[in-house]
Amino acid sequence: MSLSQEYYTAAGKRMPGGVNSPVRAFGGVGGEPIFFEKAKGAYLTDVDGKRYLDYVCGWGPMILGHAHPAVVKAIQECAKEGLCFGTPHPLEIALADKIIDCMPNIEMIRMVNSGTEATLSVLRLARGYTKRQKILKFAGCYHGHHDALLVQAGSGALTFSTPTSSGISPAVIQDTLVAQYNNLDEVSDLFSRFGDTIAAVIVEPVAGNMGCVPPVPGFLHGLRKLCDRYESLLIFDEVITGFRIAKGGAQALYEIKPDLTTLGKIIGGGLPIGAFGGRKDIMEHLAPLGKVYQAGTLSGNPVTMAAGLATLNQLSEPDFYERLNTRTTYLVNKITELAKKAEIPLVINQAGSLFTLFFTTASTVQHLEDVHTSNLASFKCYFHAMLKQGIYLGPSAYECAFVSSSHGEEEIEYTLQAIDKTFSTFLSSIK
Ligand code: KE4
Repeated sequence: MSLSQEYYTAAGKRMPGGVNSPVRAFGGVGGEPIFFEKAKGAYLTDVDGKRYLDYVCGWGPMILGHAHPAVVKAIQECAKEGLCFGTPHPLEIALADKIIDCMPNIEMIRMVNSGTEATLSVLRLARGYTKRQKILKFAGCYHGHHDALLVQAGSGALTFSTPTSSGISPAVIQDTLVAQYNNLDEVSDLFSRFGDTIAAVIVEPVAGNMGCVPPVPGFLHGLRKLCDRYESLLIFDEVITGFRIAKGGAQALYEIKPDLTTLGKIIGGGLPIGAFGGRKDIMEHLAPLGKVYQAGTLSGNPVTMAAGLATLNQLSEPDFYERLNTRTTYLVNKITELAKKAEIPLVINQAGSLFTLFFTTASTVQHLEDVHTSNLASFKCYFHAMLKQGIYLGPSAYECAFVSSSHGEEEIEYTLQAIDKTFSTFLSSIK
């Protein structure tokens, strides 16, 4: 028995499934989760000393790679001065300024401790501001695990085929409307029926929780126009895309002005974080200024602020995104060539340094129904074949692969060799 297996047995006695977040549990791919204890650059090292090339990157935060010296130093320097004050701290201003400089549609911001907390809070704000109740989301999009949005959700909720979790009161989700991603007709129809009761539309501007599914041309602009017409708010959930696909996030890339934005992951540099922000006239409805209550013991924690600031400063390096996204495009194009050579039906969706392989004969994957045409057996085979070759992918067909700036030419070439071998030997048995 490996040390990882021993840890898994011990963990299972204390934590449901031996994990603190379901998607880590390998439920979507079979086998036992691996326990890791070190990470540096593009690599993870498990408790048995085996090194893996990492394409999970903490599910997004580690865009610089693991344990970046500037980020570690910032955390160490800040921690020496104190960990948790429960008071305002200058670093909260510094990170807020940095985020707002990069994402000017965010006029004011509130720091929280997770993406879930950010979307939970932003919904309350939207309802408080508009005095309306209904929220419109998209099937396969995941906005964290709070009740109102855990309806036909993506990510782990999809992996475990529990699109709507148990334990949720029907009263809570009666105000949650669901449309198909990239389907403006469905959105328009829901607006024509419920328009003046819809507080907000919340959308992942590039969906990252049913695998990577970018918006089709006109989809996001169409949402903006419908929200304007019915005086509902447009919320971009940029917990994944914020500072990932561009310095200004998807809203900069697609030139759309959401009313509110949620962030997380990268802005905390690997420490627990979330944030929401947007139009000043809306944000001023938040306590202590307004009547929409929201609070958090560790919100704006100085050590987290320091980690986030050090990370965003590195992202401001010239050409950072051009280099990262170009390298990802090279990888994706080469994988496409390898799949053609092996005659394996495959659609790869990419957005910046996010990508997902869909083992499907469909020509495109533009929403959850398309995603469901994927061959899950092929994905499991691909996942384990790559794991055997020391490449750690997200253990679910409904997640993205994340590339970091630590993934250099050597890492990319090794990945392509592993995929070539996987396609030519492992997958041929089930294509
Ligand atoms: P957290 O509460 O997990 O910090 O963030 C929730 C969330 C909100 N919005 C989007 C677009 C998200 O992708 C997420 C969380 N992402 C998943 C991975 N796809 C988190 C991984 C996990 O659940 O362990």
